[in-house]
Amino acid sequence: MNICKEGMRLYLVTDRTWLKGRQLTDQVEESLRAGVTLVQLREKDMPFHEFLKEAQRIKSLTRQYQVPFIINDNVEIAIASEADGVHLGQEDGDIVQARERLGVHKIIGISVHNVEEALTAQKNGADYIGVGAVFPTNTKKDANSLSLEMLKAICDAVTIPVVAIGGITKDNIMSLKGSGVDGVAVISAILAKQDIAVAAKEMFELSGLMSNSTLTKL
Ligand code: TZP
Ligand code: MG
Repeated sequence: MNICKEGMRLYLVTDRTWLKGRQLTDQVEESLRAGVTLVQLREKDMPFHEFLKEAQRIKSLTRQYQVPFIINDNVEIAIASEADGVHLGQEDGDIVQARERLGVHKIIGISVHNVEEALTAQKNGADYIGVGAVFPTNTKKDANSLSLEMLKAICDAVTIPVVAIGGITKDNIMSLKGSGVDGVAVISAILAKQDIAVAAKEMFELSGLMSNSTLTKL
């Protein structure tokens, strides 16, 4: 296992939708300063070179704040940028092949939607799983919602860290308490907000209460 449960506490996934003239690096840095515990760079339509440059910029920020840096979907960008790992969906390629390319020390996260997918991911060497969408979200149009019962069943079934994703906000995060999740992955609850620092700080505090994390921000 290349990631500890504490790293899951407040997992930021990037999205340029809400830049509104701002720089992604500035948004990420504000979020890191407020306590985000992991950053995933998620780019769906970016040419390799631009993607790589962006990855290198975000990676250096995450290094300053000593949090893991994950690339969504793209194993080659993860290797070229020397990121800490990748996050793959069920249709994003084979975890065993990704492990061969990345080596044993890199983080591989897998999206799962049921207990069977969760157990398969764990068996195939995933370091953590992402489970969602736990609430309705407009951010990922093809995300299907799953019940809190399913989330709990998945958490009970695996020993690797679990992060919940999808529509999580300051108003609903506490309903995940007791599910067994180690943290929350969010896009709009932080990046869509005008004041990113305030939003991220609030989510950081709440994520600690939700997951009973002992990590505190100094
Ligand atoms: N995967 C499942 S739901 C989702 C992703 C990437 C979107 C999460 O975004 P938000 O804004 O936190 O609902
Ligand atoms: Mg994907």
